[in-house]
Amino acid sequence: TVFMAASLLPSALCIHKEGKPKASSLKDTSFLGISLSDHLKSDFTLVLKCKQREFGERKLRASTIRGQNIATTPTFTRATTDGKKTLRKGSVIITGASSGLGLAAAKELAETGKWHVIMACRDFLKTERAAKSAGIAKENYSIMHLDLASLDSVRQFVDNFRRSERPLDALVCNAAVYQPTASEPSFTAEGFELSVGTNHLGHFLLSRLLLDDLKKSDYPSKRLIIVGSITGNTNTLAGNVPPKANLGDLRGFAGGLNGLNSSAMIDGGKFDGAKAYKDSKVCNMLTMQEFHRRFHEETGITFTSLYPGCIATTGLFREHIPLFRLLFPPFQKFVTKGFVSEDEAGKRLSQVVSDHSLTKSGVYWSWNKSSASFENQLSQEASDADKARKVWEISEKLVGLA
Ligand code: NDP
Ligand code: PMR
Repeated sequence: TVFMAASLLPSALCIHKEGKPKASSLKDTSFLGISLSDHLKSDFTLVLKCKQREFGERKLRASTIRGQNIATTPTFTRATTDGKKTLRKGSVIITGASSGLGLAAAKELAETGKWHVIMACRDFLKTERAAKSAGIAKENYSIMHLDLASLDSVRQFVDNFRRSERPLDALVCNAAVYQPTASEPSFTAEGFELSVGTNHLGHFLLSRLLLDDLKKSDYPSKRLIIVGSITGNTNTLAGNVPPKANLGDLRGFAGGLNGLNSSAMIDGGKFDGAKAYKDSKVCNMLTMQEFHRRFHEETGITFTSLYPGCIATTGLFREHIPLFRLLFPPFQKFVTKGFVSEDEAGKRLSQVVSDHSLTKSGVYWSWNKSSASFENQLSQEASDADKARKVWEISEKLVGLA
């Protein structure tokens, strides 16, 4: 176990950078005195009734996007045999649905027959294969191209989506990249450090543009979900494994994260891929709360984030060293017991999209060991309203909205 834990230490994985692994890191984290049970408390009080509304009938024109047929026309209501009207199919966009959590949630939602999933992905063929092998019925999904590492692609995606004339009832910002072993930063099309550029800025522009579409939806519960993580929250044991998330005074971010006249890191420090990922997750969680403060009352949209559990088997760890990829799943299963399967995580995300009991806005959802959802506490930084506003304002400038 000692060997296994040591192999999971971030410092052990960066030998090329730091010379030798620091065995003290594990000691540090084990003396943090953070009670796991705090994160496992459940809150069952939130059983809100979903308002059943009736909808007028509207037909959608079948259109073709990038050579792909948009499947059957949804109607706002469907008459059942006893004459009652049921809710029309919901329409949800999931970014990064070609693998891992996004794919599992797409499958889960599609299988209910209540949702049409728009899989917003950068690799069309990979996504098509993934959807097929997951057994998602073809009338329940479409694939649309989206590369979050290019703001032009984000704008193009929004145009294409609008041309499809589908309603937008839920948007899930799920895609992410993680570069724990990169010694030098890489950059998006516009020259932003790749992790924050993709995970935060691409999604920031996407969700800002699609807010109008969500507003127009007459679905009873409209939702914008931005996937967060425990590792961005320094009020947890996992969030205290170095390097810790820290946005500092945002000087690198304000400078454009370009690695030239400004640092590639939000806090202005030296590039660290694992930290950049965790910082991007803090931005994701701050953005969700800023959306909530600015738009929830006016629009009725539910803005939420979540930590789905540790899905140690996904493609997120593809750039990690082989030893990490070998040991991480058993470490999470047997040592931290934070492991969840892709299927289980997909169920959790699909609850946040469509469950009637999860309509509260401004919440960061987590699940306890019995897979019951509860409202979790964010770290001080990840719930700092002043920082959220600053991140929002700088992001607007960087993506060309201000
Ligand atoms: P995966 O690598 O399996 O999925 C990530 C997805 O993002 C892939 O579909 C990938 O596409 C896509 N993606 C990456 N870059 C881009 C881009 N530039 N444009 C469009 N899509 C892109 O990882 P997970 O399923 O684990 O991650 C999903 C989410 O869950 C992330 O937000 C992550 O932060 C979060 N999360 C994961 C945890 C875990 O333990 N795995 C824990 C907590 C949160 P492609 O297939 O083309 O590479
Ligand atoms: Mg972590 C309860 C303890 C716990 C949980 C739930 C996670 C989740 N991790 C925990 C503890 C530890 N981890 C401890 C004690 C160590 C030191 C041995 C440790 C190490 C570790 C590494 C090196 N953990 C990691 C890494 C990664 O590279 C992953 C990461 O930080 O990705 C950003 C990771 C994760 N641990 C988690 C989760 C959910 C991750 C991955 C992904 C994410 O946040 O998206």
